[in-house]
Amino acid sequence: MKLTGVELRQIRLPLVAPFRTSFATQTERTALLLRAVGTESEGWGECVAMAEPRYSSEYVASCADVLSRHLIPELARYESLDATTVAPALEPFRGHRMAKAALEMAVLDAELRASGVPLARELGAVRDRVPCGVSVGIMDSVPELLEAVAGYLDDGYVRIKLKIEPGWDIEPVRAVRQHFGDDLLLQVDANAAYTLADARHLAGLDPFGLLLIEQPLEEEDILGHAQLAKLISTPVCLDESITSARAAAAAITLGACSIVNIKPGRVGGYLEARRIHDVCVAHGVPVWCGGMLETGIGRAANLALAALPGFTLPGDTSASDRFYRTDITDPFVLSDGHLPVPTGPGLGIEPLPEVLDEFTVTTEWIAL
Ligand code: OSB
Ligand code: MG
Repeated sequence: MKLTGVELRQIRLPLVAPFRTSFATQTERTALLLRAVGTESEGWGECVAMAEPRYSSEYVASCADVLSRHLIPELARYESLDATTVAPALEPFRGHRMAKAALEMAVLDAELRASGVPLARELGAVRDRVPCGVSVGIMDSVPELLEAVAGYLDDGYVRIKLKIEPGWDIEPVRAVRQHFGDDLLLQVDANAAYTLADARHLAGLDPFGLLLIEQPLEEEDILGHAQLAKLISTPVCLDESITSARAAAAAITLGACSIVNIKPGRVGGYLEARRIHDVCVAHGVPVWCGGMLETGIGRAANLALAALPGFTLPGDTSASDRFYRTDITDPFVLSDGHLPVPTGPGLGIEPLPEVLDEFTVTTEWIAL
């Protein structure tokens, strides 16, 4: 297809409740949406970067900048473009995976809408609904946490992930385990808040039968994760460190992780995400789909990915109302702990124009 232009749109959505992690407390989601306009169709992309560079070095304004100055203009050189050519075309530009992923996603959606193919089918999905977990933020007190977890279990979530940090780790995990029993699928996410010197402390989580500990150490510390994995019995899962299929293969080979959280936005797109899935399946490493407080746009695509065969653990693919009272698309609603994989062409969903406008902060049109 031939691209004629891309619209960049920054939106701001209030969260239903503050979401606290080891790196920030969020009360709203600022997100960057892309609308790729081609000669035959249009497609949507959602950039997972946050407003501030705390989870990753990329952030909303850096993504908007590199997209408008470098990435989108580069595609002007292509008379005919398909999604598989986007990543190679952008390869000369170093890094900026979140920005690249959003652009590839928009082109992929446009292309699949034109050909009538659902993203799930294109990626190789084998399920029509996926089991959903939920990520639970750091709270001010254990009773408050127990109440939040009870609410999510009432909603039907099949797996609980607790955000942890030094000072909020062993006690909340012990309390949730004691209160909800040994059958609860429970895992923790540190977002790189520890160092290898904390290994003995983290071994204190061993008795609680966690599915995994996600990203205990800093992003670049692959060797540290390999050493930590030998000192604790909880399986180590990597999130921030997994930036590509090559990085995943290296981390697995070095023993730095035995489970992988795949976030398409973090690794440069859904096509690279599928390659990571394939690498992990080949190594017998279970994967699950992470989340980045996506709107319905990103959530739809994550559900398509999470329907691939290697996604054997529930993901952070929660329902729209986990974070948003009003989503910019029709909401994804949990049913029996599952969300449906969209079946329409491309993402199978699009923003509701009035709602989108209501939450839009800025728009920019980049003609090609
Ligand atoms: O580390 O998985 C993470 C949210 C923002 C940034 C990083 C992470 C998270 C979550 C929530 O844990 C995932 C979600 O439900 O969208
Ligand atoms: Mg994480």
